[in-house]
Amino acid sequence: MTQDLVLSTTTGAVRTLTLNRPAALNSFTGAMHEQLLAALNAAADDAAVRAVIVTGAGRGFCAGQDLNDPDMSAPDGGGPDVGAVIERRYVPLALRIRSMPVPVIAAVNGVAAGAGANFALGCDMVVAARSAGFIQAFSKISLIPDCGGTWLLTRLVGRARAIGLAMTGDKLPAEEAQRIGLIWQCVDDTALMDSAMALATRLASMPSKALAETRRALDAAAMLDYEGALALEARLQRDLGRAHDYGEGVAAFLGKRAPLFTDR
Ligand code: T3D
Repeated sequence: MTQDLVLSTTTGAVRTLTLNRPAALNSFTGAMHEQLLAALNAAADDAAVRAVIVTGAGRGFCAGQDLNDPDMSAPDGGGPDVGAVIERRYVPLALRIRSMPVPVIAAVNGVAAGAGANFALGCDMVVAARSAGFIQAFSKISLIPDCGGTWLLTRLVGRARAIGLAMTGDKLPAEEAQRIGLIWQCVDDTALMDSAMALATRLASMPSKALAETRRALDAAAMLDYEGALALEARLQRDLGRAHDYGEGVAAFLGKRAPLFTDR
């Protein structure tokens, strides 16, 4: 029987995906990767889903790669091929999060370490419990930050903090993570899921297409010059301006009523 390594529940237009290997702090096995990717694909394909929350069961969010998982073995039976695991598992996961048609919120309920930390940081918004912490655990086992960590960390908090976090592998408490701009919000432990759900519900009522294109434009702008970013903004606005939700937003504003956004 297949174990439910990722639990999926739906509340209104919000899909919540819960990593479910609490005994190993929800660390990633090949099987959990497969279930998570399938669950994200299902949320992306379901027109009724307008926001996604990812969280962890038990006391941890995710401790990165399960260091006991045979998935680490090379396909030819040789020694561990970490690069193959990254290519087969973490690259598709990171790209899937970044290409979701709806916002993805990480509700970090406890420790987020290694690829578990960068999986959370790659989501659109991160809400963390006050007792949670972020650990770039890689240096402790002689690896570099992966699952997008090298790209994300410098952009989120600048090189000085990025390299300090990556080299020391020290735990960054959630409160400090919010203070330095690594995450959106730190809340009391008991308020975590309500806060994440309130944020997700709010985003779900907003124009999904514009939110997804906002993510795309911000990511692309990091690699464009000013003129290139201005050109991309014009191109995306042209497309958005022709879509239903722009007309609806303007009509609702002029009609002094609440908008009903449906594009995705
Ligand atoms: O193939 C590849 O390696 C490529 C991919 C790389 C991406 C990566 O993510 S590399 C980084 C891998 N992650 C780590 O190195 C973190 C390892 N874990 C820890 O350092 C600590 O567990 C934490 C700091 C996250 C939490 O510490 P603590 O004291 O709160 O909990 P604990 O007692 O260490 O862990 C609780 C249980 O979870 C324990 O099992 P036990 O003894 O109760 O049976 C522990 O072994 C297990 N666990 C925690 N992390 C992992 C894990 N088991 C397997 N893999 C883990 N990553």
